[in-house]
Amino acid sequence: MRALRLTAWQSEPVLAEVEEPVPGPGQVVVRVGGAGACHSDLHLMHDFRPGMLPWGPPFTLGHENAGWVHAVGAGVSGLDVGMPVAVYGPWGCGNCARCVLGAENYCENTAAAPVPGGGGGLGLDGGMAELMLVPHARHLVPLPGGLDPVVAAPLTDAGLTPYHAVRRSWSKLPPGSTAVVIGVGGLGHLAVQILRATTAARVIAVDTRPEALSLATGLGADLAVPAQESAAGEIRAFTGGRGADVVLDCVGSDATLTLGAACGRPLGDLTIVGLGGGTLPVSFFALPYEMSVQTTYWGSRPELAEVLDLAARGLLHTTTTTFPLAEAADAYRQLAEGKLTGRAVVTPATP
Ligand code: FEH
Ligand code: ZN
Ligand code: ZN
Repeated sequence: MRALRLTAWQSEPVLAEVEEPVPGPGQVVVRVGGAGACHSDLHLMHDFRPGMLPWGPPFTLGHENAGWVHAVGAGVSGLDVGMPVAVYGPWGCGNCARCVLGAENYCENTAAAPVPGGGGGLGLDGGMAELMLVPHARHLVPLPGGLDPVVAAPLTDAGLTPYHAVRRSWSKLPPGSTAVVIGVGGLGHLAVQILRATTAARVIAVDTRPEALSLATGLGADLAVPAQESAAGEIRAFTGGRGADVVLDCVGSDATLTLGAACGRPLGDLTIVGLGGGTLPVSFFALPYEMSVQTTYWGSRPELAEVLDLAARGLLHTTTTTFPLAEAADAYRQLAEGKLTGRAVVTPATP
């Protein structure tokens, strides 16, 4: 079968012929209906250097995946061939205090994790191939309510990551509060909907691209603000001078972090979700009083089940552009050029 492979750091991926995976005991092979093209993959291709992460190439790209059970190994029960499933992406040891709660994104037993902090498409073979080996059945979440794998795939990362970020700030988002989403791409367009579906906050979307701002208002944002110098002032004016209670920075550049700090409210949260590589100087007067600044990495498996439930109920819609596997490189090109609306999803297999 063909697979889109990253063969070295700082290189373009190649479409290569690889062996079809066969499940060992406890393992499952998934026929991949959708594999999302994540902005992080561009960092894997262009920015990371040998030694920066505890794992590395070669591996097949694609860390947000959904499809159908294709084959199960000995001892796997409850998963039948043909069943639609989402793949929980971060694969930990399965046994440490974090993993037993389903938070394998923060596995503490890195020596026992197959790829510390990684998973399929991040150190091990991912979903940009017709078949994907999932090393343990616990990583699969059955798709509820007839969800299409093309729609579900982005929910496993572009949905789960902002869902986790919003969920941990729920207590700061009562009626009367305001949340800001900076960057309305794959993650941001889902962040807007997650805020709408799970909180009473007013939602402000910020982006440089007019089409991304229209997408945000179409999805329920109360205000769309062009990312320019006046943005912090516009947000402050909209909040009656108070500032935003929660800012989700889905970009993470110097400029967006500066904006996040400038438009935040004392006691608020600024959560860095995007891998833009920016930094934010922290000192006594640099931030609103008691603003918490935090990063997040992905989310837990129970949270993925919650995201899928929101989508199955029609409360979350993934805006997607699909690409056949042969055109996956084009998906990444369009992503890098900022030409995509929503998420690019590669579709290696059909039902
Ligand atoms: C991937 C690789 C490294 C950091 C973060 C990511 C995310 O896309 C996973 O959510
Ligand atoms: Zn990702
Ligand atoms: Zn663990």
